[in-house]
Amino acid sequence: MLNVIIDNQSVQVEPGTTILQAAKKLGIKIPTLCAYQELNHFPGACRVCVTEVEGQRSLVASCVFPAANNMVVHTNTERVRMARRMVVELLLSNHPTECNHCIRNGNCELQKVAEVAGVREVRFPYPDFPKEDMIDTSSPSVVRDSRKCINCHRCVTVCEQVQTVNVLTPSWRGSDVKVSPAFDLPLLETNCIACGQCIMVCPVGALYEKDDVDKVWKALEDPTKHVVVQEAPAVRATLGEELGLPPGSLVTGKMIAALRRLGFDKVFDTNFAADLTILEEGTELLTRVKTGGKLPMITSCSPGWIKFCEHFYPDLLDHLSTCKSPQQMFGAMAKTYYAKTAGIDPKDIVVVSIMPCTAKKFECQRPEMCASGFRDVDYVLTTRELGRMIKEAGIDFVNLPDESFDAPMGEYTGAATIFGATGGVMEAALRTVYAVVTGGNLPDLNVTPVRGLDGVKEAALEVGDLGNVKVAVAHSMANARKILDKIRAGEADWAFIEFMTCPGGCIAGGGGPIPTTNEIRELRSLALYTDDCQVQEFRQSHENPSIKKAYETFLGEPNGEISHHLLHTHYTK
Ligand code: HC1
Repeated sequence: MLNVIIDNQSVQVEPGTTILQAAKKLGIKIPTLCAYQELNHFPGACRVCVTEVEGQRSLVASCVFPAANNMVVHTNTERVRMARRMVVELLLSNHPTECNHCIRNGNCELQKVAEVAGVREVRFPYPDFPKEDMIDTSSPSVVRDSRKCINCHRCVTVCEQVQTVNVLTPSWRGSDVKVSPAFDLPLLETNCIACGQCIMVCPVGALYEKDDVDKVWKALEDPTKHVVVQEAPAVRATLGEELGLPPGSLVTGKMIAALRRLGFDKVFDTNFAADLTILEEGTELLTRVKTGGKLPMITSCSPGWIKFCEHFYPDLLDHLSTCKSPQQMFGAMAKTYYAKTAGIDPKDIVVVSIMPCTAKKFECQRPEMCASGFRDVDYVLTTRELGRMIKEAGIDFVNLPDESFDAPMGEYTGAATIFGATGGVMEAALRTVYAVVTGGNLPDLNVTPVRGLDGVKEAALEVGDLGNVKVAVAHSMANARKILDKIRAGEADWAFIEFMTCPGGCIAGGGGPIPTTNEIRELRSLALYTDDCQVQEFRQSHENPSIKKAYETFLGEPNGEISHHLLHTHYTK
């Protein structure tokens, strides 16, 4: 162990520990804009974390400078404070002064660091930014404003190492260095999977979701439109953070109340469609197993993963379940089943989704997603956008009463709600597949081997006549690659695989609250598992009374003719 003295306090650390990490152990917070512990990203790029080390002529960047035995460090001398202030001023001098209307106003790390560093003026002239050339709005999901980029390269690391997509890279040299797709292509023309994980790590407003809030306000104010809304499983466990509640708050009832106050005509739930997905997907899996169909079958509800498969593993597309995602099943059902039940012309129905996911904005615009005869889902808002709408409407969210979903597409089971955490789709599917095959319930409905934040999880289960069924779960595309490469090599003996694009699943999707850390991921997941086992009356999708009714009165049977038309699709190379 090394003994380091920082600001007159001693701390013992392992060799290889940086000054930044050692100071953190002492509770000393050295500001930084580029370091990101969970990504193991310490590029020493921003220089905000400078400190003074006795015996060193220059100040050092504490995020990359290794601690040494008996090293004496000062993090708060006049020299350090002046240098830090200068570094922040230089960053600000090359950054648009748009704080009061920037999307990250109030949640911007540069703003916070400027405050902490005591910056009260910027002594350098601001350049004139050619706005039109520097903002890429080509993607339906992610906007890139390179005027605001501070070259921290966190987005590069997440794109390269967590998602293995490699769209965002540093280009040019020296003071011209910037982050961009190769050849400066618009995002839409690249292999971007629209996951939005770059947004989640961006310290400033250089990356953000395509804002569709005004389109939804317009629909809500149009008296000729009947506007219905669905919310993804994860939103009930994350929306509270946008509105002042701590991570892990389950806000289902308040979310419904807020949506009613915003003016939605019906407040339905994506969870209804998640239960429907389990009936369809479970039936498809059993059919594939019994008839020698393509195995392993892979879940198809995470649209970033679908795009990843299309770009990087097109030869494996026939492993995908033909089921549409719950979001898209919901849209198709809203404009057929609900339209028929309520006697409303589907052309007058507007379907809005609230999703923790930026890729859902892309998904709803896919040409395959018009089974109802109309675009099945009209607008997708992220959790952050809904948070902004609620604030704009002056709703006192925290003090709202709990309200309930509308029928006939609002009832759901615990199996549906856990879709929002990695492993949840698999657990939900296993509960129903086991019941269909054996006629009884799983001995323990909690399938714990597929829960948690391990990158790749596996389980094996005796399922009646099917024998030993092996399954696998991965979240983030770097982890999915490990499994996909085994399938390609013919080394896969799993029957069913769940992939979720974002690390931790939808509770940490690219449209959710910032910041998101592993600790926060665990709290949000726990909220969903609590909903499953303590709040919901039913915990298995096939027990949902509203789903039974939908089959009896409209769909017929799982994987039947109507289902195939409305709820299934094929992705092609
Ligand atoms: Fe998801 Fe899904 S779980 S993809 O992560 O299958 O976004 O929450 O809505 O569609 O249900 C997201 C979440 C979500 C779909 C469901």
